[in-house]
Amino acid sequence: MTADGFSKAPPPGARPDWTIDQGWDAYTPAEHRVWTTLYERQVRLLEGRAADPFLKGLEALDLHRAGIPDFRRINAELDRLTGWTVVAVPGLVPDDVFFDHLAARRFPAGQFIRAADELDYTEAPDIFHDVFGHVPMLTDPTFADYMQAYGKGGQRAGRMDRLHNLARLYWYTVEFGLMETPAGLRIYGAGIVSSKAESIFALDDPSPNRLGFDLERVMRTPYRIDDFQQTYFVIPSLQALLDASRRDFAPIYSRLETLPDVPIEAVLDSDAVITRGTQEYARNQPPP
Ligand code: HBI
Ligand code: FE
Repeated sequence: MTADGFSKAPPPGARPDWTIDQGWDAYTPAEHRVWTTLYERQVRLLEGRAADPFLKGLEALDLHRAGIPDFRRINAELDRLTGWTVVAVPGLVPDDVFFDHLAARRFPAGQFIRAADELDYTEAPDIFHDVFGHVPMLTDPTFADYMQAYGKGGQRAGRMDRLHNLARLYWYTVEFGLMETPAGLRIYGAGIVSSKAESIFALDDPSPNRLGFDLERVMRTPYRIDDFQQTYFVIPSLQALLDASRRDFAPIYSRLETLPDVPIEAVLDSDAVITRGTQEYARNQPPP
């Protein structure tokens, strides 16, 4: 695997674009039960926490409790709604492969599901993280456009060695994004909605910062991959996120050359502060 995420050969059995058949008939009753357990736990928790487009998407795709969804079924509805389809992959794919799929409105979802004894955390994104976490938002036309724009941006960034800035944008929106609504802050990030503990922490805990989304600021901010985020960025709307992604990134990239990263827990004078976190949680964690 080349470290910069460029293509290496796909694993045995996978097609050149790294896709595989979902093989829905081969899932065992135990695997379906893991999905149902995770689904029922999360969907109870997310009323009043997840953003409306997420909840509407869950309904539209009928990701009901009766086990792991069959991509053939959900794709018929998803394709009708926004032209997106879910494709099965063995796990993480190289960045350039990932961007190519997103640019063509295909969402690569892990085909496997976590074991019953690791309900709370999985190393690699499994089918619950990808399909429960990411796919409902793809039923929203504005978010669907954003994800495709992200893929196209990634195809361009790959050639400009700006992948790490794009990865931060993805992380602080698609994975861990929050949104303002008249009813208060709501979650749209897949990494949060698919996590029981972080669905609570991200909205309720006084520890993390919650700052107004700013594209350049996000691109300068490193993130945690092993624990709750220390800063969450809040968008005013999905339209605002889409508009931000449609700007020409080249002048931003050249400004980023001259600007240092922002420390992960920092709050800048230029930040729109929604909550200034205590960082209590992060301070009490054992050193990595
Ligand atoms: N591959 N299957 C899969 N799922 C992801 O979310 C994913 C990936 N490869 C790369 C990647 N995400 C990140 O580097 C993105 O920021 C590009
Ligand atoms: Fe993800």
